[in-house]
Formats: sequence, C-alpha cells, structure tokens
Amino acid sequence: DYKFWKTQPVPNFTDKIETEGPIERAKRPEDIPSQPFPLLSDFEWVDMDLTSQEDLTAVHELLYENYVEDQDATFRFNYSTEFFNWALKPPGWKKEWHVGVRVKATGRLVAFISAVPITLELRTRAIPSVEINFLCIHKKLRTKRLAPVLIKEITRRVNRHDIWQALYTAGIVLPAPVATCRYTHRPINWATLHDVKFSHLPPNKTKAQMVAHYAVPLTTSTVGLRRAVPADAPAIHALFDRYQAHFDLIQTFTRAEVDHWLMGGESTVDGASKVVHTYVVETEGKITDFFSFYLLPFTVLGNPQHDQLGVAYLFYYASDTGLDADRFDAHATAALATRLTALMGDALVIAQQLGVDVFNALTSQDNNLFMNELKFGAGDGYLNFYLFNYKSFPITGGINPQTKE
Ligand code: YNC
Ligand code: MG
Repeated sequence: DYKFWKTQPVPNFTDKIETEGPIERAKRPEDIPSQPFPLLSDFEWVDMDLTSQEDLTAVHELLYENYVEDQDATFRFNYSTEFFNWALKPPGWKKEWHVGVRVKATGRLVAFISAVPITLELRTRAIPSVEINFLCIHKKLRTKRLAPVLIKEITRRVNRHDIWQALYTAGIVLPAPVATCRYTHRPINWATLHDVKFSHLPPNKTKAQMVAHYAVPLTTSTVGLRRAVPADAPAIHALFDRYQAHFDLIQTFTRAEVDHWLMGGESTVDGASKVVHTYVVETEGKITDFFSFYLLPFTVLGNPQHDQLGVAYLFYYASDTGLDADRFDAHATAALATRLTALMGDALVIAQQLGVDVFNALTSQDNNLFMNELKFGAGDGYLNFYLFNYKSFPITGGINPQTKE
C-alpha cells in the first residue's frame, strides 16, 4: 500500500493532472535540515570517494553481490572502475551524492544510493534535476525500511543544493510512472546466449537456423561512418539538440556533458572510452548522424563454458534525415526509419567486433522505427520512469532519457 511513497511528492495512480509542474510548494535550501537523517546506532553515513580505489572496490563489491539480478541469479553486472567513473562522475558530480551506509564496528559498506546532476526538459520547460540510481541494500538488511531512509537522505542532500526534482527508473511499479518502456534484446552471438540460457531454442527450429537468423554482417555499410573524435563534439551537440525537439521528455546536455556522456570523459583510456562508444556519419565535412552505446558485461555464474557475457546498451543517437519535416509526415518518418535501420544495423556490426553477445535497447526514443526490422525481441522486463516532485500531463511524444544499468 506504499506506506512510504504515499508521504512523498509523487503523483498517485488516479490523479488527474490539471497543471504541469512541481508538487510541493517552493522551499529554499536553508529551510532544509543541515544534519543527516538519524540511522540505527550500529550504522553510519559515509560519503563514498569514487576517486579512491578502496571506495570504488567497496561499491563494486556491494553492487556485485546485492544489486539487481535475474530470477535464476546466474547473471551479475560486472561493473568496472571505468564504468563508475562514467556513470557516477559526470560534470557537476558531488562526493556527498555518492551516499554509503557502513557498519560502524567493521566499516563494511551495506547500502548505497547515488545522485548525479542532469537537466530535463518537459515540453520545452527546463527542469534542473538529479538522476537517482544504484540504490542498493545488502541482502541481509532487506525489508527493514532502510530504503526510505536512503531516499530521504539523498533528497535532503540534493535539496541543500537547491535542486527539487529527480528522475529515476525502476522495474517495480511505484506511484506513478511518467512513462513505461520495455527492454528489448538483439542476440548477436546466439550460440553463446543459448549456452548460458539467456536465449532458448524455439520448437521446430535448429541451433544452426537460429545462428543464421541472427547473423550480423562483418563490416558496416553506411558511407562515411567512423568513430567519433573530440573535435566532433560541437556538431554532435547541435544535431542532438535538433533531434530531441520531437520528444516530450528529454535530457539535454551542456557541451561538457556531451564530452562526458558521449566522448567518455574521465572514463577515457588512451583517447578512447572503454565504456561508451560513439560513431558519427560524416558526409562532405558535415556530421549527419551519430549513435552511441555503452558496454556493461555480465558475469555468468555456474556455467562450464562461459564466465562473461558481452552486453551493449543503446544510448543516445540522432539523424538529420527528415528532421525539418513535420513530425507526423509519413514520408519523413519512413525515411528516418530506413536511415535508423541502417545506422543501428551498423551499431550491431561494431558491437559484434567488440565481442558483444547481446545488444539491448528500450522502447524509448525512436527505437520502434527499427526494432522489428533488426530482430530485436521483447524481453520479460519493463522499465518505469518516474519524476520526483513534478506532475506531468500524459507523455504522448516519446521520451529519450537513458539511465545507466
Ligand atoms: C525502488 N527500486 O516500495 P512503500 S532502481 C524506489 N525504488 O516503500 P525497504 C523502492 N522505492 O511501498 P528493501 C524501490 N524498491 O512502503 C523498494 N522501494 O512506500 C520502496 N534490491 O523499503 C518500497 N535496486 O528498505 C517500499 O525495502 C520501501 O530492503 C521498502 O530495499 C529496497 O536505483 C532495495 O533493485 C531496492 O537493494 C534497496 O531491495 C533492495 O527491499 C535492493 O524495507 C536490489 O522502499 C537492487 C535494486 C533498485 C534499482 C534505482 C532507482 C531508485 C530510486 C529511488 C527513489 C528516488 C526518489 C528521488 C529522490 C531525490 C529527490 C530530489 C530532489
Ligand atoms: Mg531495509
């Protein structure tokens, strides 16, 4: 019955929204308590220092053992230092927003929650926000109502910086989603996916038929496609801004955020990010398209053949195809569908070259224009998107925010 969520500034399932905007009356940072919420006396709040290897390791271990897993508990996210640098240290990140709870006596990290600054735009209205992610409580401390304490504490820490809205996603249903997407998966290496029981052999099919069905070309096909370099950032940024205009709820980027989220920022190693991979199409000196995906492999438990699964997640993209036409123009939409199908087909090729076994995407952005054609299949999971302290009219024009797994 949502005992906690009922007390929070979120819409309920039946609210009829009359005006779009904040739910709580405006407050000032100085109205917010300067002291943390009390914890049981065995525990203490800590700011995790994700520039230190020790704290990175502690967060990694907590999430590795206790974060989201599949039903059979055979797959675990294999987070890396580079991944945390990318997902948790974008421009404007704050150490005090990497919140840990430790056992006082042993120093053991038993819970974590994070916020990073983002700018949302809802139907052209900019909303300075944070994205809340990586909420995790040790399995031995579950269902003790610690999650509400973590959520209230991160809210306090964000409010102290004069930010009053947040975006978060969850597989579970809470009051009340602003949008709901489905996970889809595009097998690349079907044989391996079958070995680890991620993919199943349909009746009346042979393994060879499945492998052939999902075969991806060895080389890309789009003329002018190449890896993005730092000098492309301004052109990518401009194209991205134009492309986003047709969605209702978007995340916008500053130039520094383009450098971080698309070029790899601090996660860059030897000039190329190991986490986010961005490609552009250059035609006669002009950037006409870009796409990006990030890598977050799975560890596979208890399988004699494989201990790792290469997993890519579609991230942001844009194309100038049909961009200046009315968004309901059927010809422009068909042209965009053709273009995105070619681009994402090439993304699969590149992912395959990087050892990716499965390429995941949500049913957000314009992904419905290419998913069927490129053999993405619907997964079991849904992802609900939530806004904290903001009520929105129903979203009809689509969303783009890509939260990190
Ligand atoms: C969840 N995922 O409903 P009610 S996603 C939000 N998001 O409250 P307890 C959640 N709320 O129903 P446990 C939630 N999961 O009574 C549960 N809740 O109102 C609510 N899993 O607390 C739940 N990570 O401590 C209930 O539950 C209350 O011990 C119960 O802990 C939950 O990162 C959890 O899936 C999820 O580690 C921490 O199960 C634990 O079960 C766990 O008794 C595995 O809590 C990992 C996992 C969640 C990933 C994510 C987004 C989190 C968003 C949090 C909300 C942010 C609001 C905005 C704040 C900033 C505002 C500003 C400005
Ligand atoms: Mg608990």
